[in-house]
Amino acid sequence: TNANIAVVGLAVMGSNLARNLASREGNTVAVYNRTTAKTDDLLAAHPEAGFVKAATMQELADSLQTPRTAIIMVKAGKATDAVIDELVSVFEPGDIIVDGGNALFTDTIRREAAVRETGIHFVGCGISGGEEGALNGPSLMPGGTAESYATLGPILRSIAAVAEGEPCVTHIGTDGAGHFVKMVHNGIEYADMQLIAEAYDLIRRGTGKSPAEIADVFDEWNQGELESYLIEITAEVLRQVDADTGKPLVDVILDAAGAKGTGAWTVQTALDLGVPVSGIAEAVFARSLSSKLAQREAASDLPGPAEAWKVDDADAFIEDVRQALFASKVVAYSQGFDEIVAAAEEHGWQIEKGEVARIWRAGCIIRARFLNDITEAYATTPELPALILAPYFRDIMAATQQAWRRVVVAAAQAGIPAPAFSSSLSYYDGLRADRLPAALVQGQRDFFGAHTYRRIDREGTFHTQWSGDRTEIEATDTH
Ligand code: 2AM
Repeated sequence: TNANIAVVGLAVMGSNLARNLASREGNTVAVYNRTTAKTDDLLAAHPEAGFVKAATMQELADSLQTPRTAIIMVKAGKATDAVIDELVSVFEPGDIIVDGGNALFTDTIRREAAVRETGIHFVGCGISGGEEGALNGPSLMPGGTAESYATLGPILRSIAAVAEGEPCVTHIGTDGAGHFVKMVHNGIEYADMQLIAEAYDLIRRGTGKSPAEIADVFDEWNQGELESYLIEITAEVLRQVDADTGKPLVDVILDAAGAKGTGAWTVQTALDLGVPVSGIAEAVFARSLSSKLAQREAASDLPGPAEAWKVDDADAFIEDVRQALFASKVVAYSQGFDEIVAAAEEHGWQIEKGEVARIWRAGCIIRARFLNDITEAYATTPELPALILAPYFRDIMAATQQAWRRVVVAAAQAGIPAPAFSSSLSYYDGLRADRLPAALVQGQRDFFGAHTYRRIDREGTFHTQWSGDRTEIEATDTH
């Protein structure tokens, strides 16, 4: 009984996380996998890790100091439920079960409530950074009780990525808060990737630059305020040459983007919460559209603009695109944080927004220089009505919005899809609008459904008697 942490599920993510844990001072790691051969393989491949092998769940429980802590790294869904049940049967009150998989946060809320009945803690922990992050330092987003974090926190801090001397982990909030924030992280990642892809497409089609030349542009952008992991890897992908054909790899990859569902979850959840995450939604839909190969083939003869497009001043256009990317990116993050705020209110989570940005600065896919500015914005003004309204981000919007408009206009005229750029701009203009045509929508709703409306000049709820004499009455039912 000398291990302080266990990993259950030894596929690549689990194995890498176990190795990461074992490499840190003070940790002794017990490992278990349903198929024991995998456990044996891991032990044979990494004798330096000093793993404690458990052939059964009971052996696993017996090998752990109390309170026991086990991190589950199996497929999300049924497998996770099965492993939780097995662990509950061998653990005792006070022990901690951590789900490090990509669970839907509502599943985590359900599981936490069920496991809590037994006196065992259940922590849903978002883990970002992929296989590389799991091995060398991920960004960690644990939920669950504060009490369980007292035990779990030091272990997680030992393996997390480090940004400016601080581990990228914080107790996000209770029950499903960690998996929720991980989900929004992925949604923002979708938006970020789509925006970068649109920037690439516009530059390529507007200037005729090659993928390798555009890689140089991204490298340059990566020296400035857009510095981020996704910009960095974009340059690498664009520079890659296909060995078979000698063409840029990006030109031989089928242009149908896949998805594993977390982006869609982010949007579905936002719809339920009534939060407009339009940038993230466009990114998810852009992947869906790209994958409709038969429809795209059938539609390929639909007419486009009459004239071919080429920008006059390539450098000026590229700078415009950079600014459009930055502005749209601010919108995507602002929308993502709006979703976090709304869910925190709905589920009673105390989520520190600045802390969320802080732990995304290293280890995870959306790591970026820009996250420092988000942390700072929330540190200065914790109750910002929207991230985009922080002084620093207001300045960015002021500096970029004209270029952003030029890019969206150019894209529309050239017939190049830029759904994330253009929808983010519409969001921005919608948010800042003095009056919205929502007034007309309210009138329409009142016309056909007597849904009533409020007035700008006095309190109350009103209805126009559309099918009668069209006089206005004060509605009694104020919903
Ligand atoms: P296996 O090696 O025995 O298949 C990713 O698939 C990981 O999840 C693997 O470690 C796999 O174990 C594990 N896994 C999948 N379904 C499982 C289940 N129902 N019970 C336990 N582990 C499971």
